[in-house]
Amino acid sequence: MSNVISFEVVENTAVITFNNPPVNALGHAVRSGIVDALDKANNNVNVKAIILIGGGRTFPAGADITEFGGPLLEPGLPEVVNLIENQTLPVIAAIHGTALGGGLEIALGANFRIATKEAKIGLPEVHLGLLPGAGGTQRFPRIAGAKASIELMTSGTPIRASAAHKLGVIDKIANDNLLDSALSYSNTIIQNKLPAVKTSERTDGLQDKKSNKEAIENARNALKSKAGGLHSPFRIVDCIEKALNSSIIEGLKYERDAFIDCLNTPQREGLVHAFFAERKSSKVPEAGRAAPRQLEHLGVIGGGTMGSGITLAALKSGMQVTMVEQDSGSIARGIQNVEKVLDRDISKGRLDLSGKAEIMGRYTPTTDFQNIAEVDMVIEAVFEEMEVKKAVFKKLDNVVRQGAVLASNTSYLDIDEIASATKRPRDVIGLHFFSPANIMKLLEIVIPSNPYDDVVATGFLLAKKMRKVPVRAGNCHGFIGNRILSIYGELAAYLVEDGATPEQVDTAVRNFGYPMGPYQMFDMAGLDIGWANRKAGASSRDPKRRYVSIADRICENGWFGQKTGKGFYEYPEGIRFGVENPDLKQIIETERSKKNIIPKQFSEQEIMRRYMAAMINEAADVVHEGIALRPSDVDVTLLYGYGFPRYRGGPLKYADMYGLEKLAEDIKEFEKEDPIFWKLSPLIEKLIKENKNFDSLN
Ligand code: 3H9
Repeated sequence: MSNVISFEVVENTAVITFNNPPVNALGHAVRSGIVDALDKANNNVNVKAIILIGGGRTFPAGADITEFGGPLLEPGLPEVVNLIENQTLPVIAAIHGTALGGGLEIALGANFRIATKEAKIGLPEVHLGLLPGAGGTQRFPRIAGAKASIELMTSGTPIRASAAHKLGVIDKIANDNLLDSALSYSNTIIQNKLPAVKTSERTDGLQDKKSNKEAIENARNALKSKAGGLHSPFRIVDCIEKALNSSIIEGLKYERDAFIDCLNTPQREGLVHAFFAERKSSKVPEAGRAAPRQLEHLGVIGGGTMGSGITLAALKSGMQVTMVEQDSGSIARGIQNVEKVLDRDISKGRLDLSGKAEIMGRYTPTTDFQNIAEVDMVIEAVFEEMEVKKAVFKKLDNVVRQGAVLASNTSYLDIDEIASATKRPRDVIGLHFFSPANIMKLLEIVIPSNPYDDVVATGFLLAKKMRKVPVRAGNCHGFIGNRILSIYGELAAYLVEDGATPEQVDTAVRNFGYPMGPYQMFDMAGLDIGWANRKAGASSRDPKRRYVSIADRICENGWFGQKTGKGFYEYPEGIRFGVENPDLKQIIETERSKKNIIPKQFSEQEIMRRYMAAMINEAADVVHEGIALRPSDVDVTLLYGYGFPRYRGGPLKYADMYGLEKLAEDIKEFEKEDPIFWKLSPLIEKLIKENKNFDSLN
């Protein structure tokens, strides 16, 4: 038998243990191992019942995701679950940790399920563009009915053992020792000859036909607006409906076909890529070479939007935070910013008063810099201007203890120059938080030229504590995300000057899967920021490079987007999304006529062909120059910070799926129109020459 499954007999019970760390994924060796172990149990006359239990930290957390897209290796998981269900001996699943996906389906193949009270069960396949494909869509509804099944499978969110117990999916909550509890349960089953009912023969969930039918109808209606472009939630509902109306054999066949259908979609490929990319991004060389420094107490400089967002993220992760502001008015605003969010959490039932008191007990607002002298890390979150930041770092250098990490929250600025304001530049890193910093998951960790390894490792530890997705970024203007954004933002401006409307660009980008288009985003973020950046960079701009002045003309009117009620769109009071700005047409036409541009028609497809080519080409340069460690880090950045549709995997995964040769042809075609903006990235050329793709560099 393979070593990923172990087998022992305790009194009259065979105990089959999954030993495939870290999450007991149900890869081929595990599946074969279960078949062998069941065989062994059946051949032992002393064995009267079988327990399936996870070794290590969890019951299996699902099929082995790395196998998707490869050949289907026998025995498949559906067959293994059927085999478990068809045992003549009673089978008990003993669950701890997270029984997810195929893991829960294995448990549903058993006749009895016992779980620790901390255990969670779930069918999260939807997050991978899939549906439960080993009987989950057929067995779960037979116990729990349509509504609970739809909720579990279309949200992908696991539920606690107590909730599963209420649904009838878990039969028993274990005492502290799961194996002991399961063995004693097994003895009870053997001695009392408890009926070992197959889940596929249960009908508890099928009784209330009316509410099941309603649940299916409601789900289909809700998904029209909630599915976010995903294919598999609809197929999940189809499968659950089938479970309500068909035999198990028909239902399992239907589920299998639907699963294969989902498996073969580009959405599955994109989502599986995103799953692994997210996990890879925290693996960086520095953290491999050094342990992080101590990180319990954070100093935050600034109580504005970013400073208080960072403070909240740190407080919620259990850290102690000292927030410094320059005067009593500013610190009062900082306190207010922090309390406002906590009070909103209370009003939404996410926090209670004692929880707030506990959090506030770890928060020290002050106007005295000396109060951060002993912290482990300082994050400066003052105005995004080099001289202001350098002045703060100079001051920090004099105040904060040696050994503390000094970090700057910056979205564009040169971190080496900021570090040069101190006598300890190797203790400095950049941390690019995204606003609101207590909500947004992405954290770009910006690496200056020669930091200490443990300083970088501490940055990654901070991300872990705050439950953020960290990405290591090299030091350049805008790092990974904003650097790429500035290029596709420029392209969006070309499209409008050449004939598209901002609405057409936004619609095309939304139909691609983004929650909003670039012009809606610019209006939301505030047009004044970009305007200030453009003015600051005017002297260093290549005069030969195409420059579109439409946004400047808008700003000159004092229209900065949502906050002034007008920008690329107009925002009459009470409206959430912008409506057409009636003055914009004139501005655009004037700018076009200054350059003798005859407006062209752009199809949605053409808009996206150019938009994606610009984004990917810059992303490739970001990898080529070593600003990103690997292509998947760029994907993670754009997925978590810029709204790139997750089911497309990120821009460089999308590029692989689109085809690098086709992409290079597009770029060369555009280069004829504007050879300064369009220059095929050397990395794309290299990959094509070597017959490789971006994924080969991950
Ligand atoms: C399925 O079951 C389909 C069936 O219905 C039908 C089939 C026919 N496979 O997340 P972590 C790796 S679809 C392979 O950092 P945590 C992960 O990459 C599956 N590898 O830990 C990482 O590797 P590394 C349905 C997996 O404690 C390491 O394990 N199930 C798998 O933060 C640790 O992971 C799911 O979608 C896997 N299934 O979270 C569950 N899972 O160390 C997916 C994890 O090299 N998994 N790895 O970076 C999870 O949600 C989380 O991993 C879990 C633990 C909550 C379990």
